[in-house]
Amino acid sequence: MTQASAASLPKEKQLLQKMELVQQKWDKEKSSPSFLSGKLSANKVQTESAVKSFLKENEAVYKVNPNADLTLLSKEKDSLGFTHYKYIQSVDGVPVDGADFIVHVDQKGNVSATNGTLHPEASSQMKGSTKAKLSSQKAVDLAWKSIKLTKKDTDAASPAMPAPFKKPENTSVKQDLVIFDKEGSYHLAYKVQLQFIKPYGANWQIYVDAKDGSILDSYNAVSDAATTGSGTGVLGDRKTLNTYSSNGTYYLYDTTKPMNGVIETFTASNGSSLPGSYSVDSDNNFSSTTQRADVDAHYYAGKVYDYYYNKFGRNSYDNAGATIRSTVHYSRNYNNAYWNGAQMVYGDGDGVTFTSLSGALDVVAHELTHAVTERTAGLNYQYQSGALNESISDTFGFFNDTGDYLMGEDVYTPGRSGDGLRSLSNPEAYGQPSTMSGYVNTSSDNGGVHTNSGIPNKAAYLTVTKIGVSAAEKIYYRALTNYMTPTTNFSNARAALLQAAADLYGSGSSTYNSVKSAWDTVGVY
Ligand code: D38
Ligand code: ZN
Ligand code: CA
Repeated sequence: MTQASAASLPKEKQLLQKMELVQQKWDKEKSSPSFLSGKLSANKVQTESAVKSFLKENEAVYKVNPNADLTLLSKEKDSLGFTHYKYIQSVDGVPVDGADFIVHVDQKGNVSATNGTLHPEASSQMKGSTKAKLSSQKAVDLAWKSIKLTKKDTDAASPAMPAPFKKPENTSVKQDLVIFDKEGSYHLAYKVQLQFIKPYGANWQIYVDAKDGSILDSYNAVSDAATTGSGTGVLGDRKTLNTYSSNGTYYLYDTTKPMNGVIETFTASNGSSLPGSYSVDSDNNFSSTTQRADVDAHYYAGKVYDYYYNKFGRNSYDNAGATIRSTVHYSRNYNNAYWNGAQMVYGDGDGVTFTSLSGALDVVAHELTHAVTERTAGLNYQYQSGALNESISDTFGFFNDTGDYLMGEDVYTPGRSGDGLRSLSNPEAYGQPSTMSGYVNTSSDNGGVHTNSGIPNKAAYLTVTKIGVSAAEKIYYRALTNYMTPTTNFSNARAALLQAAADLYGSGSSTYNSVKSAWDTVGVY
């Protein structure tokens, strides 16, 4: 008799036989069904309490007590008329992480499916031990510690900006007490979620044991990552690039520096809005002709960052790790490049006077040095202090790219070799004075800032040829960051540089005397 044999089966088998199963999947370790479908209920199930009764009747199948262990999270009716009851398993009100369980009831009131993950052992293991020893704040602290960051590191507010312009904090911290299944043994844990964009995109899920503070599990749910790409520069040279991959797109976005921010490169796509859009690529090889300017702006910004960081320990232009942003393809045939107070901007050139201006390391160093000057000496950009500001940019352009004393030779007049925009060694060759006797009194170009810069440029050239690059750059950096002020004129610059030379090498040193004679030669006392 079928009746008699059914009765001799264990309760679970008997219940399953009644269910007219179409599909069944079982969670092997937990021995509860992860998916059942068919006509699971004999009676009509049309209320929450009827669902609970169904689960109670089938407790031998599901192996949790629905009344004590399951809490309804949501009840949704869909367009086919099915009702989906979503539960979470919990112990003493503490949810078991990931233990979502759904009962699906069709339009006729039959339980048509159940699925999700239940934890039959959780209740017996954890009941009565769901009181945390750690505070949630302590768990959050331990979570930050485990990824070697603090919330401060990940907040992108820029300290140099006035308060109304401060970006909102971009870091989200959540902490929830859960029961965590670590390889079949249950732990009371804080699930700490740390989400931030900088210094890298992250959605950390960190399980901190709520009794002893140990890290039970930890992973970053964002697949974004810093990557190493490649590209072709303005002059056709191949180079390695620090890029970033997000959702299958590669960005000129360098998170590898010990900055607060990043080095990031945009394109204005021949328009005039700034910053434009991120420069992107689909295969991390930025090799198309239109990407060449982007590649060099990004690569050389990194080089200049490294120069200031490695030579002087200066972390970006603000010495607080500020983001270095560049935009290329600004306007059409634009024969210039500039620092606008917040970022660098590069034209493509007209192809005759200039090719893409980011293609020259000395040009990039010139522009980024304007940012350094702005945040240090603050030299007013007119008349002598302005010409000195220009000269500081040209001089550090040289220090970053010491092959020659020309400015911009790599991008100026691409059809002609051996020329540049300006020359530190021979300013006259480019229409600039090299001594005070040639000083140009004018109100154009902010009082001749790109003309009279020839005078301090020549003094820098004479200094370098006498004492070498290494001593000269130390003296210039020390003078710029410690002795120059917004109103420093040529004579004050001489004094500032002499003071820096005295600090570094002694006031009786030959180095000191070389600086003095360089300024004597250009007629500045
Ligand atoms: C020369 C010619 C055409 C245009 C320019 C110069 C020509 O020979 O026909 C315009 N120009 C470009 C530059 N200077 N003037 C060069 C760049 C350097 C760094 C490559 C330069 N730019 C200025 C700067 O950074 O000081 O010096 C831009 C200042 C803009 C301020 N509004
Ligand atoms: Zn300049
Ligand atoms: Ca040069």
